[in-house]
Amino acid sequence: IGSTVLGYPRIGPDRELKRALERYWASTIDEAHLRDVARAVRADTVRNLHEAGLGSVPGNTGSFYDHVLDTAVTFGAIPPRYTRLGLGPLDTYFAMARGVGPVPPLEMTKWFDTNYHYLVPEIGPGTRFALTDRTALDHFREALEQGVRTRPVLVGPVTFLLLSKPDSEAPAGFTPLDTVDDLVAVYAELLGELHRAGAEWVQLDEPAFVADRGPAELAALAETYRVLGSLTDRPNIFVPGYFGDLGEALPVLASAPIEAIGLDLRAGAPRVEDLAALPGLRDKTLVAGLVDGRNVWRTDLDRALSTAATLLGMAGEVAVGTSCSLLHVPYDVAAETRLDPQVASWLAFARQKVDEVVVLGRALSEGRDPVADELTAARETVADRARAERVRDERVRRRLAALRPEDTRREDYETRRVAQDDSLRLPPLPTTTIGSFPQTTDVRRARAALRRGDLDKAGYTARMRTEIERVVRLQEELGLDVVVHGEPERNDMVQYFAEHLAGFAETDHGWVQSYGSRCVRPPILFGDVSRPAPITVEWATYAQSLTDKPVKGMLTGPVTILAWSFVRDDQPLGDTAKQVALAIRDEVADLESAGLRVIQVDEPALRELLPLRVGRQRDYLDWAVAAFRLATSGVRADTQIHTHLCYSEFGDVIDAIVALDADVTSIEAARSRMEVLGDLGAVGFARGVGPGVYDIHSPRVPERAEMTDLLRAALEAVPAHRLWVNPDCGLKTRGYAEVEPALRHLVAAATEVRGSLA
Ligand code: THG
Ligand code: ZN
Repeated sequence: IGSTVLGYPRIGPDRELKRALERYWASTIDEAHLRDVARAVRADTVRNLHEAGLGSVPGNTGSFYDHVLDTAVTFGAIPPRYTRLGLGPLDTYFAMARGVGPVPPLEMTKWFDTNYHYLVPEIGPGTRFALTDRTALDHFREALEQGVRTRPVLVGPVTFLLLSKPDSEAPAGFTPLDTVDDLVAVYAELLGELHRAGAEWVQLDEPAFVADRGPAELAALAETYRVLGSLTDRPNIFVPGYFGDLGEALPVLASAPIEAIGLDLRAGAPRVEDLAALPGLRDKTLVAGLVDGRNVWRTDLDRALSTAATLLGMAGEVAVGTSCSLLHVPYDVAAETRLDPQVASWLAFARQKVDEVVVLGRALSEGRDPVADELTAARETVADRARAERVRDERVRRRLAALRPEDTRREDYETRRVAQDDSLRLPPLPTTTIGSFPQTTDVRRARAALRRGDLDKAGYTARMRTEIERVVRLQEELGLDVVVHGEPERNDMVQYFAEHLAGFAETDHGWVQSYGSRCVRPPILFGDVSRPAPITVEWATYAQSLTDKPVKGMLTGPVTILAWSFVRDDQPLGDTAKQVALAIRDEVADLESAGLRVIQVDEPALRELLPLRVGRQRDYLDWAVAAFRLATSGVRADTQIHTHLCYSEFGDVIDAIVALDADVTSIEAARSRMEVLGDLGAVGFARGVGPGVYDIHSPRVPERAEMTDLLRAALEAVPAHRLWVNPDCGLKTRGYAEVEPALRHLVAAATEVRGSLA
């Protein structure tokens, strides 16, 4: 293997595939055109990786939507509701990803602790695995025609099943892992075909084993690779685990009859003694994941080489790799023209990371001399970043050092509740929204015109004010109790704040796939964070000047800002979180001084950053909660703090939600029929709560009666004086044609239930 990367971005350097997909879905291009675009992106990737000098080029890294979905389709795990549609293979695939008509798509969820989302396969006792799709083989042959013998990458069978969920036919007690033997038999078939087509290596990813796994799961891993390893007609097998350490799975893999194991050395290196105790490694290749696949900093090559040196002798061969797929970073720093040159010099995107891997591979096999220049350049960059003045802001550091415990504490909730009731005078079951309103074409155009310089600041402000006034008037007319300004000025809830805070840089082309054709452009947090000037105050106070109803100021919380940015790796994340929290705290204070009586600080990503191993979760939750409290505790008792959390599985973070100590928490609950309220009550949560009664993720307009039912169900678990009425998320991605009637029904439902309380 020598040197390799575990995967590569696939949306296209200029998001070519994103645009082609969206055109295909809109029926403006045909399937052949879409396939041409995808083929060109693939060919380009294979050529670049090969020409960069990698010892082994990964294959099958392209995807029309998601690689877990690709795996499901490859092995025939297609629920009957999709095959019944009678569509061609590609449209069946897209039906699974996006739904068609009344047929809902597969559920989508987070890929481990990243900001990428995958589709959850549905497996039942009736699932008949078969090699239904040979894309992996086709792409192998296609690359071979280009002169490159790639290493096809697939999700490993055990991880695939651990990420799946039981289908609706499955009896109680069934788990997808029950089907592992059948699935492995089909993997064996594919391995045979790949081998006969000329593949020397195949990569089977098993990241599920960097989380805590029980004996049955470890046994399935052992048996799977015993079976696959014992095949006579197969390529060499390379199994990486990434996003953490393999723990107990490492000895299992070390004693399996496979040829290579990949370790994520950026997420925690195993102790050398532990490796030394694994004789099974001696005849294997250890692919050392030394180049971070989830961050954008240039690698400290000296340090990476000395880590690699400690591994020599532990394995038959030590090869150099990325810690995980490069899917999670943008394509190329060279595409950035507006980045500050010094900051840009510290960065490595996918293209640059490939070069780093090649240099490290050469240094390891040929010694340092042939790559002395590259090593020197890397050393200078790392040193430049470490001593750069712009990274440190002494005022921020002094402020952090002076923090006291009372800075994260408010008055007791009872005192606050009385003061807020007195100030806000809201009816029981107050109605509100999560903050954003639909982003109209006009609003998007105005933002783009400002960016291009076609619209001046005054003209832009006037346009935004017009939009804010329209949204406030609409909410008054609808009869919502706590109104918002609608956030027309924001592109993305994290990017917007990053653009206004010191310590962040923004890219022009740094797109990273979030799901399907959707991408985000994570800001780069490179230095100490502070807030040079108020950010949202002018918009919020303008909204408040238009109405006597309380306007809710809208901010993004520190944990979410970190989760959706590339963060610095030169200090603990908890310290960075405190800096961001202080900046948000300043904004909260200014909103309060400007007369806002309600302020929401959203933390939709609180669950996302939760460490994969239970043993690390406590520490994370402690600093995450502390950061939120630091951001929100600087206010008077009569200022009401709201928060919003975006996911339906609260189990692992439920105590942290209580500890946030927000006055009001809005959460997704419609799809779980309000069950989460009982769970919250059980852990002693006794604050205001707004379980979403309107699922904004679908274009459907809910009827009043549905929401009345949900509110009555909620009242079983929460007393009326603590219950709020709101949609389950922001309305940004919806249109007014749906939002207006839905909110009208929502207010009517609240009024009806209120009436029956008395
Ligand atoms: N912001 C960021 N990360 C996120 C979300 C977010 N991660 C989780 C979740 N929300 C992901 N959801 C989406 C939803 C929509 C889009 C991206 C992620 C999206 N992107 C536009 C696109 O690809 O066309 C680009 C938007 C733009 O022009 O800025 O629609 O809300 N950071
Ligand atoms: Zn949400």
